[in-house]
Amino acid sequence: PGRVEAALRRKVEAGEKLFFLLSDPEKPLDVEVVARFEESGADALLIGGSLNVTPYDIDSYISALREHGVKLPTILFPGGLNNVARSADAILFMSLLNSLDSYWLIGAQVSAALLVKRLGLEAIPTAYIIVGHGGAAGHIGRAQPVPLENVYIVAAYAAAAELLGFRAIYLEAGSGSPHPIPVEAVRHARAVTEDILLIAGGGIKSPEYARSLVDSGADAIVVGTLAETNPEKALGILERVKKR
Ligand code: 1GP
Repeated sequence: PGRVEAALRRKVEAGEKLFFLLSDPEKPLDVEVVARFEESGADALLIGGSLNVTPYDIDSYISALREHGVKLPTILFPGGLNNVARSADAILFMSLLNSLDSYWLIGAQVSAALLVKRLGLEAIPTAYIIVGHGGAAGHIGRAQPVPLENVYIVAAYAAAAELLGFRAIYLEAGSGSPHPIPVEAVRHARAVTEDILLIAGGGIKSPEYARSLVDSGADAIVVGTLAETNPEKALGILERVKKR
């Protein structure tokens, strides 16, 4: 693991639960909002979006954050090749395991790999698994989402991810999903994996729900939409995730 991943893993090994703030470069979070999350103990800023994004948008956003004194690690959460930006600290180098389209399984990764290496971006090999609604990520990624009524299937994907050597799993309900990522999905993934960094996101809106996700074995939760619409409430989630 590289520097960013190693630092996250050290916290997890020390028993800490992680909070990742998500900013979509199409409608980025205000720099002041990001600074508040950093002060309150957020662990990383994920940056990514499917549509209407260029690497230049991401680079200039990161430079605005740095000028403002934000030191939070920035991790690309790419919605496509247009999200590969040089100034980020790391990238979730993802394969969408339940896509029906080989492009999202391996095509985009082949297109991006040499660039990721040339830019010196730290790659965190991540299995991306879409559950339920799936939102824009599910639509663009041509996913066959794991059905909410058969969420145990997540265990099979998670085990496959581990056996294939992924070091992180991202369980995704879709940004702004009406149904948050199910607690049961996290439980099933955790039951079959040990050292994998388990990330859960999509539709998380309440502190207690976020707490139940980390109590069920998620190492990190991701909050995007709520940080845009109601940063105070999103800060409450961060606080609850950090309080043992
Ligand atoms: C989306 O999992 C993330 O990719 C976060 O979802 O925007 O619903 O918080 P929300």
